[in-house]
Amino acid sequence: METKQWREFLAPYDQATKELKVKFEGISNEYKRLGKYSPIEYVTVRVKKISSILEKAKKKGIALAELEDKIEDIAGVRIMCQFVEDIDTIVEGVKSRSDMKVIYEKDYVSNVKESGYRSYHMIILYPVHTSMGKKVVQAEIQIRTLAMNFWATIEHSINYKYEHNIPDKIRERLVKASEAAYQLDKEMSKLKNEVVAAQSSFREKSVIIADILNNIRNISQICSDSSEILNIQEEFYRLSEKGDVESLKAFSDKLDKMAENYHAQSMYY
Ligand code: 0O2
Repeated sequence: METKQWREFLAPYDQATKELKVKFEGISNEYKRLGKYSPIEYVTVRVKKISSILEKAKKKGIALAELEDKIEDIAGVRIMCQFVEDIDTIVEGVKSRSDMKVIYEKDYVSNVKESGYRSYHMIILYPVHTSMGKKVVQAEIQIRTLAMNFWATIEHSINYKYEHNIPDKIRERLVKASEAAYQLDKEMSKLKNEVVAAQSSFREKSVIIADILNNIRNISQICSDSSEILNIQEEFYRLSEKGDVESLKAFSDKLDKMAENYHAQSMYY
């Protein structure tokens, strides 16, 4: 295929990965804006390199005309989460969506690969609308914890270095490291309630402070009484120094009512 043909072939995959990144990050941001714990820590995407597509096609005996059907991970999405349990939450979330269809799943979390690789894979069909019309593409969503991702990234680099012929000694150590990463995930799961509670209270406070600042900005744009604005600011400084969430929440509610009365409510994202 010529470069122009590759560009046309890969365009819908590029579009799909960009849209999927926005969608999954959107979910994560929404949780955070509401002061809630997000099962999605961060999201990365990539379109497989042409050389890797050709290499995989050669390895599996796939003809150029069959790439679209038989190579399912040309568009790749990777979702990282903090705890193993978050993987199930994300999987259920993906299954419940009407804008993508799950074709099949590979559970390498319960069925660890011989290499030590752990991750949950979902192959989906995803429709994109490009300048050339609607096209349904396959995409692979890999869902894994931060510890699983750490291991997979290191193993991938080592594999690259040894051109997929990792010496046995190093292979054994990688399998052990994978087990250690899994034990770490298990330990972290036991601490989940504590970690989530600490993160939630921090996030709740951040959301309240963001709401207060938003309302101060909205009110000061409408209210002509500068002494009232100064009083509001002073009260805010006093309360934020004290750091008591309940008082900040009460102050935020008071400002919200005030902004409502001034018809000054508006959202900044
Ligand atoms: P890249 O560079 O990430 O794109 P199979 O049918 O099992 O022979 P297939 O079709 O590649 O192989 O499916 P599989 O095993 O589910 O792997 C899909 C992707 O999962 C891989 O893509 C990797 O991203 C990741 N993966 C699978 N096994 C391993 C592993 O042992 N170590 C690491 N680090 N990643 C793994 P690609 O195309 O291999 O690579």
